Amino acid sequence: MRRIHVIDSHTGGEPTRVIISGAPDLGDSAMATRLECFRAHHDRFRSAVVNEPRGSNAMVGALLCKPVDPTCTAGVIFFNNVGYLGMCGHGIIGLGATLAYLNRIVPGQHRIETPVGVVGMELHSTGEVTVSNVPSYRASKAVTVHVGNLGPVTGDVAWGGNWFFLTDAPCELELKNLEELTDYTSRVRRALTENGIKGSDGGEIDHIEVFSTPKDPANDSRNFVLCPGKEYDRSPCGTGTSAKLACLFDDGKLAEGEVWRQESIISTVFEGSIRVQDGKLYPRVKGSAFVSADSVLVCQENDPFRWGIRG
Ligand code: PYC
Repeated sequence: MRRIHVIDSHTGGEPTRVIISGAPDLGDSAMATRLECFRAHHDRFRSAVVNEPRGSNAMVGALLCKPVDPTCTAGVIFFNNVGYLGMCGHGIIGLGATLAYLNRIVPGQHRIETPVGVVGMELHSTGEVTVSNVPSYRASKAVTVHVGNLGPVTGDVAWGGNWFFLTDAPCELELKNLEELTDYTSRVRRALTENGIKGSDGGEIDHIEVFSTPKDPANDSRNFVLCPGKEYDRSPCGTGTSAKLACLFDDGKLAEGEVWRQESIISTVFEGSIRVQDGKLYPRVKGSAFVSADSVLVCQENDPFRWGIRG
C-alpha cells in the first residue's frame, strides 16, 4: 500500500496538488533529467496522483524536490492528466501558498528550480505570490493555420515556459460556451500539429489561448486557455499570461514595468509585467492561492484503480 501526503490549493480556481512525501526517488540530478526519469519509470504514479478516482482532469500535480542548487528553496516538476509541463505559473503560486501554509518559507524572495530553468517566487506579506518567469518570447507572429471546416485561423506562437498559440476568441468567453471553446481550441491545436507548426525549438504547441475584451473594465483582457489534456485553465494561466506579455511588448503595446491585468474565463485575475535584461523579456505574474486540503492519498494493492483511471 502506498501513502502519499499531498496539499491541495487553488490559484484563481485552478487546482494544484503538491506532493510532500510518498513519491518515487528520482535521484538528485537537474529537474529536466528527473522529469525524464519520472516519465520513463514512474508514469503510473503521475496518473495515481492526478487522475480519477483521487484527482480530476483539471488537477495539476507538483512534485516537490530537493534542489540541486543550495541557493534555491526547492525544485518542482509539474504534471497533469496526460503528461508533464515545463513550467506552470499558477502551480508556482500554489506552491508558494503551500510552503507558507507549512511554515517552510517566510515572505521574501525565493528561487525554485523547474525543468525549464530557475524561476523566482516572491511571497508577499499579503499571502500573494509573484512568479518571475523564465525568459519568454514570441517565436512567430500572425501564423495562419487552416482548421478543417472552420477555415483559416491566424495567431502568434509564443513561449512562456510552455508553447502557446494565441488568437482571438470565436465567441463570448463565458462558461456557458465551454463546449464550443473546447471544441474550437482543440481543432486549432490538432490543425497546428497536422500542419507541422511547432515552437522554435521543435516543441509541440500544446496550449491554445484565445482572448476577448474583459468583463471588468479594471482589467485589460479576458482569456480561455486549453491545456494539453483538453481541460481549460480556471486561472488566467501564468505561462499563458507570460506568452501574452511577450507578444504585447514586441508589438509596442506594453512598456517595461507596465501592469497588464489578465482576467480568466471565471473572472479571476493575474497581474503581469515585463522586465528587460540583456535583451531578454522576463515576465512577472502575481496572483493568490488558497490551501483547500491537507491529506494522504492511499493506493491499496488490491485496488484495480490504484494507478488512476487511465485512457
Ligand atoms: O498557470 O502556467 C500555468 C498553467 C499551465 C497549465 C495550467 N496552468
